[in-house]
Amino acid sequence: MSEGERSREGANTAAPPGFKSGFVAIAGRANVGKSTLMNHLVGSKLSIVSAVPQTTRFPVRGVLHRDTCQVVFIDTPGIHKPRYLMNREMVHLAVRVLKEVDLIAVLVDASEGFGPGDRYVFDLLKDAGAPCFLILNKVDLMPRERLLPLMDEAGQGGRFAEIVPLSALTGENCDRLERLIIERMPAGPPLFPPDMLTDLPQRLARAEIIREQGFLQTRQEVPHATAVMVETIEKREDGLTRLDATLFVDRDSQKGILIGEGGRMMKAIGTASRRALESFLGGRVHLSLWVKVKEGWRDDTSLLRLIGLPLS
Ligand SMILES: Nc1nc2c(ncn2[C@@H]2O[C@H](COP(=O)(O)OP(=O)(O)OP(=O)(O)O)[C@@H](O)[C@H]2O)c(=O)[nH]1
Ligand SMILES: [Mg+2]
Repeated sequence: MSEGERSREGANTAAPPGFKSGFVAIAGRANVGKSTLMNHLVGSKLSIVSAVPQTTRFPVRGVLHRDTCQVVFIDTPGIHKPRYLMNREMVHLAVRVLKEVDLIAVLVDASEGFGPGDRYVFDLLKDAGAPCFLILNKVDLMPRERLLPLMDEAGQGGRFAEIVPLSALTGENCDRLERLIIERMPAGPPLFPPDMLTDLPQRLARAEIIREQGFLQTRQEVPHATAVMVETIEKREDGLTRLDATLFVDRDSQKGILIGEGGRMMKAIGTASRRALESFLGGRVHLSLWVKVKEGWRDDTSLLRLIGLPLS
């Protein structure tokens, strides 16, 4: 059990009368906006976001604290066709979460309608057990008149307890989703201390911030072929935090792209990562990045464990 994590049985905080708490999985195919939604609901950037599918690689928990309720959201990797061991594990972890929660919020990109990837996810929900909300995300990208037919189509078969159109990006209708989720939470004590937003270990959280910059600044296969491992985190007495991290890629050509002409790409990723880390940590950061080629790392169990994929 990682730092600060609490199980329902292990919660050591006395339950105020009438208090509710529970776990909610945020699931769906890749790139539909799961991490954006969790960050919005929790009010903090806990899970990284990019326009590249398969950004999230392991479940990230985020806690919503309200006076009478605590909701633990679990942002999951997007369900997709896996090519490497890493991707098989990502999908496995996402599917496993569905069986461990009180409620599932399954997202689709409403501006694209339902595709085969979404239908595959809907089929997986049959074995899940928990009630499911269907979230029609990205409504800011579509004409309103297309929403009603989509909601009708989604309502057929009656498999969803609620259908909620919203925009995770603008926040439109997210407050309604929060209310509907809280209504469904079972009675129970707080599961996390009041000031705890996530139980993601520090080293992984810092690596994710750097990886996000790699995802934002590189193209094609490079983001998918990049892993980040933070080796050192040293908080000095003068307040500066020193971080050393290695970016692993699969091939020499990807290393070339990541470093860029005259080191330009590495500098851009380094500067953007340092700024993001400084704003997250609220203090100065000295960041050193190295790039290494490790062919086939996505099929390498020990490296996958080091970057946060448990490989159960
Ligand atoms: N316009 C618009 N864009 C959105 C919305 N929600 C998410 N996005 C964008 O969609 C892209 C994917 O968002 P993510 O939150 O990373 O999606 P995800 O489902 O977590 O993706 P994976 O982790 O790859 O499965 C990003 O570019 C987001 O900014 C929305 O409501 N409206
Ligand atoms: Mg994500």
